[in-house]
Amino acid sequence: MNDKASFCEVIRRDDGPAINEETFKDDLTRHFYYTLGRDKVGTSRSYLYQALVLSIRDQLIGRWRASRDDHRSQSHRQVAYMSLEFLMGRSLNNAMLNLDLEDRVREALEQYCCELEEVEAAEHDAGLGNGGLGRLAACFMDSCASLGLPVTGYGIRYEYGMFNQSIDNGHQIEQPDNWLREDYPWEIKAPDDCRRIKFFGRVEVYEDKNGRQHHQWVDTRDVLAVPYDIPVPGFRNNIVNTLRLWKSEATDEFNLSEFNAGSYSEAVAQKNLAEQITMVLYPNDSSENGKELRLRQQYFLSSATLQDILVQWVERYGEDFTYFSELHVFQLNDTHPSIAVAELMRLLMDEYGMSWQPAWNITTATMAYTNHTLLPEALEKWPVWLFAKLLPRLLEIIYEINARFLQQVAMKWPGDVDKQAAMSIIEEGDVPQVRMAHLAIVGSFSVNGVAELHTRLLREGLFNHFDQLWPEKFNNKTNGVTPRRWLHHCNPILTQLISEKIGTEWVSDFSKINQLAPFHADEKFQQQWQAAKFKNKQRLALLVKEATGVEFDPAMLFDVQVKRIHEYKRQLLNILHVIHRYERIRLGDTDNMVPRCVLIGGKAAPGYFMAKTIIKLISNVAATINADAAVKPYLRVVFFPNYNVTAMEKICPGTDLSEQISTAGKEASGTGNMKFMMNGGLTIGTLDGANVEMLEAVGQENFFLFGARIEQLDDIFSDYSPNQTIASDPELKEVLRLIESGHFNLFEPGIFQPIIDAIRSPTDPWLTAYDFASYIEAQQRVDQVYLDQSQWTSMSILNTAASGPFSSDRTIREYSENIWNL
Ligand code: F68
Repeated sequence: MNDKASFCEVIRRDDGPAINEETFKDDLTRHFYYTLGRDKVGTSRSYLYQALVLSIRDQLIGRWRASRDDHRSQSHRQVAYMSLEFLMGRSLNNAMLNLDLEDRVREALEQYCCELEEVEAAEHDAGLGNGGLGRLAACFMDSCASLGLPVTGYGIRYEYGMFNQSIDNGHQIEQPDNWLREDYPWEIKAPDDCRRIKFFGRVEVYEDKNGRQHHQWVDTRDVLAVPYDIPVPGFRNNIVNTLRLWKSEATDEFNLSEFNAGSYSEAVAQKNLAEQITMVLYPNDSSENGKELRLRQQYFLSSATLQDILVQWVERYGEDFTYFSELHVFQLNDTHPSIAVAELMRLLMDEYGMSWQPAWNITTATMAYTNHTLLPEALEKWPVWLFAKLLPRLLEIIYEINARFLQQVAMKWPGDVDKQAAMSIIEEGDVPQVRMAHLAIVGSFSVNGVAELHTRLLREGLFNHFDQLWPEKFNNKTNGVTPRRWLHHCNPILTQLISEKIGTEWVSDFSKINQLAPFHADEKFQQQWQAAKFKNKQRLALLVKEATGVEFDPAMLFDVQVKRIHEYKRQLLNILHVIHRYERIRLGDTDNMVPRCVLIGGKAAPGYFMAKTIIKLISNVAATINADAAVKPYLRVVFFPNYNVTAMEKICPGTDLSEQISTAGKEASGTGNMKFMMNGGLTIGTLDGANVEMLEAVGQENFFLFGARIEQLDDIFSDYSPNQTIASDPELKEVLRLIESGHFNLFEPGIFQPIIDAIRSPTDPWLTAYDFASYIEAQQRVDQVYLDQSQWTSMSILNTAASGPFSSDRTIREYSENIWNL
């Protein structure tokens, strides 16, 4: 072998060294000692954590490269999952599970006299998302890798992720999440793949010698997009996919006039502006705040991602895009990256010289859009003037897309100008706006909702005109969650019990979990199931004690609602029930009452006044109740601070009762509901989102259903009078009286008035008063069943057994078969 060949051998050590105990220990020591330059462990586990990740990453590199080469060399379709959010949480345990490394890691850590759990605790959550939408993207990444599908996640590497929440005197306080402070050892910077993103400037038009018009976007202020790659290992299949996150950096072109005037430092300081783009995740989970910087983020992600893929294409096939749409799909996670529709048109036409129609054919054959909400305030719109300033060339393209689209509308419904106005991508008015959902629908070949009910409501309501025009575009993909993280990893005790009973195949084929069902009434199995739940409740009680100082007694029923705080999710209804119970206890009405520990947690968008007031109410009610020794045997309540992915890993296994109580028609799907179900939690819930399918799967007798149904809403709203409802319901009346009396805010008069007013308003969209009685009645049923532990346990087992369809593997198979055509 000549020298050159042997060098290639060395750099292509890419099958990954066999995972051997000795080399793993050596790797760990080498990284600790040399890469990080440490010699003592000390009290912080941070360096050991980093050394461990680097050692595991070494094991991934070869497989990672092989997976990438495989995707590139084969003529298979690839997917870019484009999302402004990836709520990954921690990665260490997941990587160990998927590579089957846990025993080796434990052994290697022995030399440092350190438990694995301590090292795991040193990992910061990658909190690059708000809630369900961002966590769904993370579950999808896990499922795609585990199913061996060529899917790359594309997102933003926010310097600051979702804020940390603390509670001070019952009020939410936001603190910045500086998750990169100690470095993030999973990521690898790829500066070679850096892309240039244009902003501002103006458009010049010129004709070539054949008389064809060309557009040039000039005098732009450019920003660089630098990618950081994170490995996404599949479950024991040697596949490693990629999550590519973009960071913005300044170009090296300085403001020359300042530079020459001697203001070197000022010119360099200007770099800050470019670097702002990826500085922070916007913490709004249900409405756009309309900030210019957010539109910059959206365009930045869209343009960088599309350029990345087009450049790779051109490197391989040259500028012939004939087969592009057969080999690529862009899945848009909500409308947030939907500017990609116009950007792909721009790149194909302005950068690669294509004319409109072939470019449009490619765009509409590669874009697919997932909608995650029916709430009107969450539908993104951007002022036309802002587009004109920031992205002038994109606005031109959007106008042209719209003009051609409106011709189609006019052909389908001649003379119907109202329909044209309703469907237009541009909303006319004092401040004309670009409707991003319309752009996404017009530009995509697939539009999907995230649960059956949600998709039906989209088609019948919000997007009905589009459904009439293009019924074939619409489809449903009910959400799911990854059973590796949300059962195997987070609930080792139950995992062991399940595997003893039905073997281990359920971990990779979660439909097999239904093999548990026949054992639901088996007395011995029930006892083991209860014992597992009890241990998980002890673990959760410990966490609650650490976080709040309040003692949860694992012998009591654990009643949990964790999710973003929003009026439609009705944490308010939950706390009204708590107050009702408190009232009963004070009156001595405790016969057959099941002692409960109630946990409510979640973050409020910083500018959402009502959500913050609801947190304050929950906190104050909790303080009053927990301070009352006579109430303690029956009821304890906490507002759990800083709810995040890692907290959920301990919360869902220890939950008896899962609260999924949104107003019917408002929760698109929900995914927390599925995590509790997998872990044997029973649901109290409305017929909303994926609750509907969960109920069908487990049977109504194993689900505590309550509340108004969608079909009743029109009727209810037509003469809704909450004050009458309250007057005629002594229990609700008493609960409201207690709040109004200032019982929970003795030294803060009036602070809960906005809540009272909202409940009493005839236009209350959340129907809190309307659903109260039905909710209380369902909670009574919960108590009754819980008193019969054998029945409760049987229902719990049946819930886990019926959770098979809510694996994100099932969801991703459906995306793959019906949308991506992989
Ligand atoms: C984030 C940013 C903006 C501007 C709007 C919404 C969001 C967001 O986080 N939305 C979100 O989480 N939606 C949820 O998506 C889940 C996954 O599909 C669904 O299960 C939830 O029902 C839906 O509310």
